[in-house]
Amino acid sequence: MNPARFVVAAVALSVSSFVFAAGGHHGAHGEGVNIGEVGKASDADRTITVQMHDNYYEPESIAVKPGETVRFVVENKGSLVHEFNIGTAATHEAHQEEMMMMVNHGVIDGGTIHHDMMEMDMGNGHSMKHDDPNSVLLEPGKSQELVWTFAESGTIEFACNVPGHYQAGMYGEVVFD
Ligand SMILES: [Cu+2]
Repeated sequence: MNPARFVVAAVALSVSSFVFAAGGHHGAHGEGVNIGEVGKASDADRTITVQMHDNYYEPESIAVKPGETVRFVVENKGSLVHEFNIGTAATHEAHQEEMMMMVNHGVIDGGTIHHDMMEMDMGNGHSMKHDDPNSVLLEPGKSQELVWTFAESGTIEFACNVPGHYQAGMYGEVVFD
């Protein structure tokens, strides 16, 4: 491969891996808060286990250092589908609308995720795939890792955007030490 082209491709990749709260369709409120990006497990010094219950998290808040990479192990201990999503209050609000659509179409049904239905074309070029890099969506009894590199600061929350869960208190604060 031409070395110059390789550099360009690498830069493009690193830029696109950033997730900004104002990016894409999540930017309804244009806050522009940098919530961080997907990290490398080899950069993580700590593992934080996050348990999801009906409808709260354990722990209820997470303290991180500015720029820290954390390996999260997210476990769904509840009886319903739950999400662990790193974002801002605004991105969570926007994502709740998408999740409402998933429930309305039966993609999420109580304790079940119908993965086959996520492939369905919604007619506008969009599907209901849930593949946001800042989120894991789990059925009861399931667990999944998420490695995340936080930005230097910001008002960030982790939250479950399954309809009604955020309103029931299923969110917590990321506190920068
Ligand atoms: Cu939930």
